[in-house]
Amino acid sequence: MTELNRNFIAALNRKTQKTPPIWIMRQAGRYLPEYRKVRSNFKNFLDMCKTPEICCELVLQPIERYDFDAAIIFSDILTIPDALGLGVSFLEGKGPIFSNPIKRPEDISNMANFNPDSLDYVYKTAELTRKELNPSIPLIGFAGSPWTLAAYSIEGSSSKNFDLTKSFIENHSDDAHKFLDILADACFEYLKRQIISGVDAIQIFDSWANLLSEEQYLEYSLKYIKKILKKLSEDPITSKTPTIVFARDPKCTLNEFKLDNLSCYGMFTSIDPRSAISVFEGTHALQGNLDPKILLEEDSVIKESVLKMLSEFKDFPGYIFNLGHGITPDINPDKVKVLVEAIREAGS
Ligand code: 1CP
Repeated sequence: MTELNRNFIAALNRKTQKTPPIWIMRQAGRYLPEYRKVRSNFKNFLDMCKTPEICCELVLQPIERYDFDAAIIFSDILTIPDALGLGVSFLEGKGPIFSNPIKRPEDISNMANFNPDSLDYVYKTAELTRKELNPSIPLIGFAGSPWTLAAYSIEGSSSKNFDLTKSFIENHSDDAHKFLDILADACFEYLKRQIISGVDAIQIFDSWANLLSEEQYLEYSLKYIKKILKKLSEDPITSKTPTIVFARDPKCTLNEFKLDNLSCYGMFTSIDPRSAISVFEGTHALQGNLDPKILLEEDSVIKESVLKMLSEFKDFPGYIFNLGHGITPDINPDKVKVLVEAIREAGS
């Protein structure tokens, strides 16, 4: 087997390098015309996710365009709630809608058991992509954090404030914990199956971390992320796969993320690089965190911001360039080219 792209895996193993590896969150998606073309053939987004040949093609699109240092499985975090029978669909231009959301505590006990086989389509995507992708490029598998999955499942859709979810955890704390525990076990099984199917690293997305106070965050989210990481570290099949956790604007301190069994902390846009460096140097790799909005600026501003970022992390052992959150559909794909070239020119 060809050696995996040394840059990305080496960074996860905390090696300093002249040019950091780069990939960007949501790199396959609506900002790319070639994605929109494929997407137009499907009414429901999740039906597209259930077609491995198409997902494989979508993974490869941004790799072909930009020669990123890592690829990420094309799927969604809401495959697990869908597999639990909560009926997830994404309709034209709208976010996710659940036909059977968790409204009452009884809905949790009545929920179907998680059967990892029901997400076979994701493992098939991983297998097929691993075969089609340049063997030197690592493939990232992913899952949503239990908290983020619970938030969508209780709310029944996306939301600004997730008020139903907040009142559910206040009024039914024990049941919320029961649900989060089920989701953590499901995430572990799901990630394990992705690893068996060929992914080389995994990332957990805690996209709704920002909804919780510091105390709530530790209780309702971080506890379950730790559970997943611990289970991955204890299983001989998964223990060697590097792990990344990305949390959107969490209210706890960076020190709380100095987790055992975690390879890399994914920095949200608001994180100050210097603070992150002082906390994680020598124990964890760091990934991030250019503000995606910079990609709306002139090329010169993009280049300047890249150079600033690179100089911050110049001597940091284990830095991966990424945005501080997913790329948005309003970005011109040419700007991503400017970004990638700026990074590679700086290091050459
Ligand atoms: O209609 C469309 O074309 C759907 C757009 C879309 C895409 C391209 C959705 C619906 N999901 C995805 C793919 C996706 N989602 C990927 C693979 C693509 C890649 O990264 O290259 C990944 C990793 C995700 C993960 C995901 N889904 C997250 C975590 C990342 C983040 O940005 O914080 C979240 C929160 C979701 C939920 C979701 N799925 C889709 C949408 C529009 C949303 C967000 C809904 C909301 O605003 O709450």
